[in-house]
Amino acid sequence: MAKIALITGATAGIGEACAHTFAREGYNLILTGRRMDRLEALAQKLNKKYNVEVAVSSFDVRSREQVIQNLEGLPAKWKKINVLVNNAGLSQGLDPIQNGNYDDWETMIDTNIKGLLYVSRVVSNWMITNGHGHIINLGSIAGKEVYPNGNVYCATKHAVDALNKGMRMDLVQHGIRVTAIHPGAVETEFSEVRFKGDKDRAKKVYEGFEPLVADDVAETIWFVASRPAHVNISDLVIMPTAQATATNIVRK
Ligand code: NDP
Ligand code: 8X3
Repeated sequence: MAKIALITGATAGIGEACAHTFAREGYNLILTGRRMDRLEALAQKLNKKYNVEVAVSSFDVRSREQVIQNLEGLPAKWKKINVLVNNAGLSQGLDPIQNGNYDDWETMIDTNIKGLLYVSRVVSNWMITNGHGHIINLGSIAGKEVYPNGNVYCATKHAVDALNKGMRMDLVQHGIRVTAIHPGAVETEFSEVRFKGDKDRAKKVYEGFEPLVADDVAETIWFVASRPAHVNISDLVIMPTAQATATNIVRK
């Protein structure tokens, strides 16, 4: 029987790349995100290319009710899940704390921390029932370091780092693997979302050096997921070669 992966935030960037990678490896997929048109188009494409089954579920991870209703509403066969990629997340703004936008703060906290918690609460129980599973959390270099004006985004990713450690401790007795992946700069829709559609400002983030692309991270996630069952990679930082720390990027 094919294995199953649930990928949150599969409508773009790293999540979408993970969907391609896991489908290529023969996994059936549950793909989530808010943009249903993108989920449906991706599902069709993956089904045609790799002959895998793809279920799509559109919800906002910030809504506890939507998360529980949509995930618990999936047919029982989809709950025999092997891998959860907790990827849905975003940054909003890049402002000093004294000028911070309250709505931006709440969006980041609700998405990156609370959304990840809601999904994990539901899916970890399926994994406990199944007696196995692997949760892969998308942290960030921003969860290891703090950079000027990154304040709240960095705090949310530090929270993911802490939750990753906590999940590992709580789930180890159930044989469930837990991993955090912490990328440096990856060129996706991330900066466009951070700068609220300002494509020029977003493009500048990646100018003068070669950033990671979503596939670099997806292949790393696949490496982590495909280790033998007795191996748990707990924490992994992946950076562009030109980036040494959150702020030290060599641009030519
Ligand atoms: P993208 O903006 O390209 O993709 C983000 C994904 O998250 C989209 O599929 C989006 O789907 C989903 N998402 C955002 N908010 C919600 C929500 N409220 N409910 C459901 N889904 C949501 O960014 P990336 O692929 O770069 O980011 C993926 C993860 O990687 C994030 O957690 C990010 O913090 C992390 N990361 C990114 C780095 C980078 O440099 N790009 C570096 C380190 C970590 P939709 O809008 O359809 O809901
Ligand atoms: C995304 C990477 O450095 O923009 O998490 O915070 S960074």
